[in-house]
Amino acid sequence: MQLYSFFNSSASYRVRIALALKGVEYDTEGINIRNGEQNSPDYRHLNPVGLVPTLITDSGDSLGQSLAIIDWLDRHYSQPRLLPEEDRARAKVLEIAYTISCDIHPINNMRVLRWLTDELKVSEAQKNRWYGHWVAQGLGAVEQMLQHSNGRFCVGDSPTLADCCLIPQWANALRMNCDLSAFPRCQAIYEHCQTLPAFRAAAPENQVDKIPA
Ligand SMILES: N[C@@H](CCC(=O)N[C@@H](CS)C(=O)NCC(=O)O)C(=O)O
Repeated sequence: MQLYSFFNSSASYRVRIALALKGVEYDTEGINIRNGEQNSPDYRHLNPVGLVPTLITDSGDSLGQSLAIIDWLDRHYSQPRLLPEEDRARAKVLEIAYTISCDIHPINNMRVLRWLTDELKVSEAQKNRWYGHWVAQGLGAVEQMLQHSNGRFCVGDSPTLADCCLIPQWANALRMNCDLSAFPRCQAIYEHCQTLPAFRAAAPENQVDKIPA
């Protein structure tokens, strides 16, 4: 399999965590989103929305959208299960995963931030304020969702799709110097995941396509 990915992309990072947890071998095809490779006709042929990641399966299918890719992986490589079978756990996992991937990430995506600065002429400080505001709102909600969980991961004592989403979002927020002091449960889960080989292997700093800032 091939993963079209960018080392610093949190949506790619989600899929890399899932692949590493499941021990699936793949090749990385770096797509440099800073210089617009995601918009080339060849890449858009694979992924019409022009965003990373894209997974090319062994049978040659091209899959976009990180959550759809992880769902596909879960159906083809069942262990460890990232989307629990049990209804309540599954709903909780999806609640957290969607809060991050639908409510936080899209409005802080690179193309949105660039549109703010390039088209609306928002200053760098205002852009960072925008970013921090939506991170604080979203992670505040996630922190509340985690109040009644006391496992090592978002839901229970094994990693799920929720952790695949939280860890990259947290890493992005750290990179953007957001104040994360109000989210101790999220932080504890992040710190625990940092000790695990699969999460470390998936981290931006350990990618073959890493380029300087
Ligand atoms: N909903 C998509 C989001 C993908 C996405 O936003 N990827 C970002 C990197 S994290 C990207 O390709 N950005 C390029 C751009 O903004 O032009 C998914 O989950 O796969």
